[in-house]
Amino acid sequence: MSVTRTTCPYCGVGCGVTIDPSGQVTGDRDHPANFGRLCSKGSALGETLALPNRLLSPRLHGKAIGWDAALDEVAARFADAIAQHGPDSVAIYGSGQLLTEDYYVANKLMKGCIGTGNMDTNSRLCMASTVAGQKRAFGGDIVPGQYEDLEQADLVVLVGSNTAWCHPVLYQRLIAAKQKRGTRIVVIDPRRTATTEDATLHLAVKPGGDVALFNGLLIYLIDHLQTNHLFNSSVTGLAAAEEMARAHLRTLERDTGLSQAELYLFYDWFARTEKVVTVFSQGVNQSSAGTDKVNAIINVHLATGRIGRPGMGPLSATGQPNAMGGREVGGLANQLAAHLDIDGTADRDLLARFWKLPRVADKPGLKAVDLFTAAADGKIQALWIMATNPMVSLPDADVVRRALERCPFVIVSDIVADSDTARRAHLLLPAAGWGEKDGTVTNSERRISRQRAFRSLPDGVKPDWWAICEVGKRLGFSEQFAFQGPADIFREHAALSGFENDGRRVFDISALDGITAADYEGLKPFCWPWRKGEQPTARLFADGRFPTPDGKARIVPVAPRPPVHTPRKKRPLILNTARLRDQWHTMTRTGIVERLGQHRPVPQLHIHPDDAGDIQSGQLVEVTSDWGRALLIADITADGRAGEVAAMMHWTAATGSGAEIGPVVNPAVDPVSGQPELKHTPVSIKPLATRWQGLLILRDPPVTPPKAAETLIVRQPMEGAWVYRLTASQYAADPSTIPAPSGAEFVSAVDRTRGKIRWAAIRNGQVEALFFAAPADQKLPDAEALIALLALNPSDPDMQASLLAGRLTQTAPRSPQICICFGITQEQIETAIAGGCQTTEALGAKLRCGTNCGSCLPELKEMIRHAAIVHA
Ligand SMILES: Nc1nc2c(c(=O)[nH]1)N[C@H]1C(S)=C(S)[C@@H](COP(=O)(O)OP(=O)(O)OC[C@H]3O[C@@H](n4cnc5c(=O)[nH]c(N)nc54)[C@H](O)[C@@H]3O)O[C@H]1N2
Ligand SMILES: Nc1nc2c(c(=O)[nH]1)N[C@H]1C(S)=C(S)[C@@H](COP(=O)(O)OP(=O)(O)OC[C@H]3O[C@@H](n4cnc5c(=O)[nH]c(N)nc54)[C@H](O)[C@@H]3O)O[C@H]1N2
Ligand code: SF4
Ligand SMILES: [Mo]
Repeated sequence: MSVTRTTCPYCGVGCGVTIDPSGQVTGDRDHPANFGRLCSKGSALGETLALPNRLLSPRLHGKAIGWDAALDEVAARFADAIAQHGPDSVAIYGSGQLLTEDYYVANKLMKGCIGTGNMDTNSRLCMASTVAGQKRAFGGDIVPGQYEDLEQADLVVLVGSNTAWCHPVLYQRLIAAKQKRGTRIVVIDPRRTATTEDATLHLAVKPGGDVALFNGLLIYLIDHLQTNHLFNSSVTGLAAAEEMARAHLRTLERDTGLSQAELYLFYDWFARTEKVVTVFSQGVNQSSAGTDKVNAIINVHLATGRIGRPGMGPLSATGQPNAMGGREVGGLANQLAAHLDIDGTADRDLLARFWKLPRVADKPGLKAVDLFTAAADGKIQALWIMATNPMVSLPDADVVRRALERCPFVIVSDIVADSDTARRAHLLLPAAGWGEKDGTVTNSERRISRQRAFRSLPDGVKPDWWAICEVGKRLGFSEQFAFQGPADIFREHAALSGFENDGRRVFDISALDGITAADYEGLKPFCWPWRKGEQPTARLFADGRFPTPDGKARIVPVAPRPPVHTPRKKRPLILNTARLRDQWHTMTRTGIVERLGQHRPVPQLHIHPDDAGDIQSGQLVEVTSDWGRALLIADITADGRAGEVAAMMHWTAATGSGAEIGPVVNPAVDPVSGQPELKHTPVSIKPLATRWQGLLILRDPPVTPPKAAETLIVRQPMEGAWVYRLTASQYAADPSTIPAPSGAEFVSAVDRTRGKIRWAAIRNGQVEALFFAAPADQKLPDAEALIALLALNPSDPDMQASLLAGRLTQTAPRSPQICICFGITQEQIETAIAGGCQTTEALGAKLRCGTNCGSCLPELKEMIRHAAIVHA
């Protein structure tokens, strides 16, 4: 194997990654997004390749079936539903983690061949407000600038963005520039975050106060600057926007929760600095006023002509690796492919002609929240979910659960079998994952990069594009899905972008409409548009022309509007939800890496001291909204504002139990974009006494723990084992709530009077699991000490005593370490070989031995060979 250049599958920075022949992952020095840098998640990519609960064959109602049968079933279910209930009774719910080629064919199948708008994506939860705001302002979903603008700016404003954790490499570039040129950084976020650490000014805005804040700035700029001086002929709408903003000026301080002094300091800096970039992310988008927030930000750039030139402009930081690529092919229910308009007859005709179809969908489909509500109401007969975990990531997750229960046929394409959504599917389709699949992604600066495969497809696994095309063919659209591979799809996508495009659609990559397979393989990162016969264009709008009918950008009048929800009960606090540095969404990949789990191992609820009452840090708290409740560990901190609490979105039923925040979150949506209000839920909190705690140590693979009342269970990957920590407000007298390995023998010691339970599960001469629980005032053994006991030989009576003591009662003979990188012993390796690991890869997948420096590989091969001879 030679060196492979590919792109990180996590955030929208879109860093280039290099994989060397030994499997080592490093940052690609030549990639213009990162120039060699990687963050903690990117550099741990090598550790996410061997997923413990990898889905390796299609499964219908839990039974493994062949791909042919699986695809026949999908096609039959779709065809039946369409015949009986019409095209709008089927839907695809995709993801910004699909590659553009996957997305293109999914969208072609739904909006083209089937003729329904019901193709939406998790980008609805992520970028929909930006899309709507950019379309209103520029006439197209277009990010004008480049990452290098951040390095050339003198003032960078970060709004609702924890850039340091969520776009870490972009943040590193900004900090390096700050060190060089003294860039001022203003962070607008209700919370103090890692990003506020380096800020020149942190404006702890009242949640939802962003429109008021930027409207105030607009008025300040009008009053103190010759606004519009450059862009006089390029923008319209300033007067109306000014009038609306002025009407609310009196309540500026109340609406923003900020003092005049703070506000005017920022306004003054903005007015005096020509080179200003405003980066915005989910604190802006995930709001019932998200689209207005986006326009309020764009307005100040348009009004002052701070756009289209080096070092200035609004910059939407996209979340997922391909959030923008998905939009280019019409991934949202209100879009068509290639930035064509679903509401435009001419656009629909153009697309139907290009796809050689009689017609395409002529009205927008259901947006994510509405789609799942419709499914819960029995209106969707077949739903195909790809590369997303809506059981966790959609608000009011109870509706999602009902939707999955009520919908007669739910298909989930994923790489893992145990995601909270996958466990509810009727049909599971095993998808190719990062490193196995090929295609393109577009990052936040419109840069299209290749994702390349560097591993062969595991048996039974297929890339998403292939599964979609096969279903398309079975539904009678052979001609439309005659693609041999991603290069064919990309070529068609490029051709469509240029088809009858007279310059009206800025998204145009027709220069690549004839790209050969070899050139596609070698395609270097470039920014769209790349029109036929031209060079790629990095910075847009330099000429002051916008893709609107009159060529002018729109300054959109927006009025401040607080988030509204009147709770049924008294809910004195506002819940904000955010992300951690080292976890990716629902943790299906990052949640298996020990070192990524160490940064913030438990799900916390951050509570301001003024709101804490007698709640102490470390205590179990219940957070309740009108929609649901969750159990978290209290962290009393003044990082947030009084009256607001914050939790992270990551924990799931698969990685624990009780801490899932989705069921609590507000499903209200922005009226324009349909994006949910994920950062603003009225809640109440209640401390729970911790009466009982437990520790379960499990050998591979991890399990999904059952739900137990008032019990928080949190999984943590630790060297060679899965550790589950239980915190309960009552004595869990029923040990059956603990996920014990089936078919195991138990050695146990239960002291009912003192409330102590200890057991070891033994199977095939191996310790499979250990469970220790005790009342909260008693100490449990260390997880590390218990993990070491997994290596003991349980048939030795002395060792059994050690198991129940939770420590070694006598010094066990130490087995020599073979793999130094991960501390794997000869005994562990021999056990694994006896348990069926017949290759170094299998050993590596199970124990990780040999997967880092590789020095022990010859010894591992020797041990496998030796075992084979002994057993022959
Ligand atoms: N480590 C890590 N990185 C990621 C991801 C991940 O899961 N983990 N996911 C990726 C994805 S898909 C996305 S979308 C991005 C998200 O990237 P970000 O948007 O940076 O991340 P969040 O933490 O969701 O929210 C950002 C901030 O918005 C603030 N906020 C809440 N309400 C308001 C408000 O009313 N106004 C303002 N101004 N701010 C507010 C929150 O306090 C929070 O600090 O991250 C991407 N990068
Ligand atoms: N409360 C709250 N909720 C939120 C947010 C928030 O800030 N607060 N943020 C929202 C945002 S911005 C986002 S983007 C969403 C993200 O939420 P999700 O999209 O639901 O989260 P992921 O864990 O990224 O889910 C991706 C799934 O795809 C699988 N997968 C990985 N690679 C592939 C592949 O190649 N093919 C297939 N078929 N599957 C694959 C993974 O195993 C995983 O199950 O969450 C949203 N939900
Ligand atoms: S910054 Fe984003 S794209 Fe870059 S390595 Fe980190 S997660 Fe991957
Ligand atoms: Mo996102």
